[in-house]
Amino acid sequence: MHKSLFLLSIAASLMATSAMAQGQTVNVYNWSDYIAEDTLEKFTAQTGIAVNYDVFDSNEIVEAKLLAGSSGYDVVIPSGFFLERQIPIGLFQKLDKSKLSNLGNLVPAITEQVEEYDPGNEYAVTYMWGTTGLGYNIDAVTERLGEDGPLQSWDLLFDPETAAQLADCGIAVLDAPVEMTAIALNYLGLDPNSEDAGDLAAVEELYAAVRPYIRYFHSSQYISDLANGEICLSVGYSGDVFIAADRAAEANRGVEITYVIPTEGASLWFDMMAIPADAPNPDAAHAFINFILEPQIAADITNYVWYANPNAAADAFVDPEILEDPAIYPTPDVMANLFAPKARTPGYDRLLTRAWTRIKTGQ
Ligand code: N2P
Repeated sequence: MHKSLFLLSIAASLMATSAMAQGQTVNVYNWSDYIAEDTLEKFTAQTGIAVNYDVFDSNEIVEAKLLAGSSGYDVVIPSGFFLERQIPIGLFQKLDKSKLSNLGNLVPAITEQVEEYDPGNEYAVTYMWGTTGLGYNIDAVTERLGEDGPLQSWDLLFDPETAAQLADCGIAVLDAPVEMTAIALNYLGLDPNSEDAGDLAAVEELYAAVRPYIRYFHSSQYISDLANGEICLSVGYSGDVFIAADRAAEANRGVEITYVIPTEGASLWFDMMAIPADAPNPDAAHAFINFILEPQIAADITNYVWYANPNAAADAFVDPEILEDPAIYPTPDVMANLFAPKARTPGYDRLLTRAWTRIKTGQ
């Protein structure tokens, strides 16, 4: 870093500290396995604000808490396709951009893209982004399907003959109805954002045919199960599968995990930091969001959880291996093959919830 810039950033952080009354707390609600080990410590050291940190593994859970009201959270991080319908019903407050001096670090193309969920970027700032694809145990899967198996295809999950061959080593699916139906619709050649009842029936049929081969539906358990060899295939969030691969390599028991964006495409999402309308401490919330926007802090998180950050200034601090991995920072070619789920309408939600329950219970 240039010396005067460095001094400037020290001055800025001293100012931030003095501006913040000691004894404040920020209440943060984030996805599990989604932050570096030292991020919160560094935030408290820099600002004097303590952090209360809770985790979740599903957008539906976050939404239920926000709808119930008085969640007590100052910063929550839903995906854009949920935030999109949460903003208009008043669940969040507008950001005070005068308190977000690091906003200029954001990649303009990403800021523009998330306007789809938050027009004018008034309510939210992207935390990390990624894809939902397939993670699998290379040996276990190729042993059963051969090198010629559909190793780059959603057939691994949705083709009954293929899934049957993997049933004994264990298949897991995310308990994420919007994403899992979007993925199934896309596989069927339908619009991933269709709300057509007939299309939903086709999705149910698709899952019914492979339901006997699915061991469980859960949105975070697969990280350790893939790493331990308890399961051999999971639908997974990109970084989570990389975390599993890393843990497997460290355990050194011969488990090798890979993440695949299937040829039919994967879903693309942006997780967004937003401040609930009834947040107890909006000032601390702004300080937290601004801190995450610091280049080194964003890079630390990416280097630890293997998700892409939206911070152009962070690139210099991101491990080149991660920055150059098209499964983490997709190239335009890969990007063209991704689809982004949109918010579901409340009317359709009821149908979806019932269908998803039938899919999971196999009835
Ligand atoms: C983190 C999962 C976050 C991705 N473990 C889901 N949007």
